[in-house]
Amino acid sequence: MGSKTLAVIAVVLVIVVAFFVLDTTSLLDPILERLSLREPEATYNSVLRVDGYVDEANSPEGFYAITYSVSNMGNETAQNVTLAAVVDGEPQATKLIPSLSVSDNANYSLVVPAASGELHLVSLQASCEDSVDAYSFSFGAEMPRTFSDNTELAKLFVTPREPSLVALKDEVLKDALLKMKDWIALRNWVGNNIKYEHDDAVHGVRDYWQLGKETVALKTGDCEDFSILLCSLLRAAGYSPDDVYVVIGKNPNGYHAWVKINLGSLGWYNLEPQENGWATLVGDFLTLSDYQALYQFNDQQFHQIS
Ligand SMILES: [Ca+2]
Repeated sequence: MGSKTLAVIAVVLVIVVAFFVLDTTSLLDPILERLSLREPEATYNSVLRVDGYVDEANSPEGFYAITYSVSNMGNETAQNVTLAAVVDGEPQATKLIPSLSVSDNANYSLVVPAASGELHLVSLQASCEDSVDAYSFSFGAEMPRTFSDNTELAKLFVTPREPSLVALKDEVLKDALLKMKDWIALRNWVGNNIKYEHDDAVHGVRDYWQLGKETVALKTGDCEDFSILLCSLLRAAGYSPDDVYVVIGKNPNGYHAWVKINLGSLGWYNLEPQENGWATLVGDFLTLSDYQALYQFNDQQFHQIS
């Protein structure tokens, strides 16, 4: 093979890898706009987004304080917004917001009596003429700290709205001109900053599932702790619950956990969260190819695969 052919192959490889690894939208968008190849957005809509969490620090004994809000993420004022909160099937006060400006939010809180150690479910729904959004989360359960095929309990481990993880995601994804794709930047942080430790060395038990905030605080974890943290960060970064999961699987040597992500036109991709961004493309495949997936879950979904 001539040196010119090799050079062409090398250039093509670099372009393919750059497309996969780098966030090219920040580079291409201004060029496309200047060339008028991209139509300017001409639609005006309000887009509601509901959010909520349990504020344990401000919950009196025997009660839980729930903070919830609705925001307008669209480009048009939302009129006559209805915001409903339902706890364990019981409707709480429904709020009527006559007008919610662009980028504005309305915040509320309620206090519900609830025995600790029991699973409670909060459902929030907001609607106006243009938009509907719903979000649900559970709280109060004594978490098993190990794999549970109780679907609600497994979901509790993935925490995309946990404030410390949202702040960490923002810090990792701070603007840069030639930045990595967000999922690679986040895996890079997890792979570089969390050290592998067996659960019995840290917790004195064979298996102990950590919440993402605990893994960040400890800076250590094992396979499911890495996966729960990375899945939470990817959900916090905006990946849909249809597009990113913690996967529990096995090979002849035992069980393992990793993260599976839908990269759109590139399809589904299994990634090993204990590795940093350098494992992307080849390393992930070498590490994970002999595992069979058994379950996958995130904060909203739980599926048994085989
Ligand atoms: Ca663990």
